[in-house]
Amino acid sequence: MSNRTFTMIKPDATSKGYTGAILDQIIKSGFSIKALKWTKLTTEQAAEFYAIHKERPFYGELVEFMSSAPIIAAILEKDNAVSDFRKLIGATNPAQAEEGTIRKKFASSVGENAVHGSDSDENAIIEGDFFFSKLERF
Ligand code: FUP
Repeated sequence: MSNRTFTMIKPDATSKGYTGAILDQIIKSGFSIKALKWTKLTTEQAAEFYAIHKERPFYGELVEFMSSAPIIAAILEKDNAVSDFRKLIGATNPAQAEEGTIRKKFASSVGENAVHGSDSDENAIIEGDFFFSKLERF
C-alpha cells in the first residue's frame, strides 16, 4: 500500500474561488503536499489524461470541461493515501456524497465535481508522473 495519491482541483472549483478552502481541508485532514502546480490543460492534454474514459458517453464533455479553466495538480502524502483521500472527497456524484466531504461542500454535479482523486496506487503514480518531473516533487 502506497502512501501517496494524486489530486486535481478542477476548473469549476478554481473558477468559483474554492481553491484555498479545498487545499485547507486537504491539509487539515492530514495530507502533506509533495508537489503542487497551478496550470491549464490543453484539450489534447485533458484527452490524454482521461484516455481511460475514451469510450464513455461523457468523454467529450469531460475533456472540454477539464481544459476550460485553470486547475491545481498535486501529489499528496499520508498513510493509506489513495483510500483516505477518496473518503475525504466523497462520491463522484455530489448528491450522493457524505456530509462534510469536499464534493458535498464544493461540487455542483457529477461532471463538475470539484476534485479528482486517484482510484489506485498504480494510477496515483501514472497521474503524478503526467504532471510532475522528479525535480518538482519533494
Ligand atoms: P471519480 O473516480 O470519482 O472521479 O469518478 P469516475 O472515475 O467514475 O469518473 C471520472 C470523471 O468523469 C468524473 F470525475 C467526472 C466524469 N464523469 C462524468 O462527467 N459523468 C459521469 O456520468 C461519470 C463521470
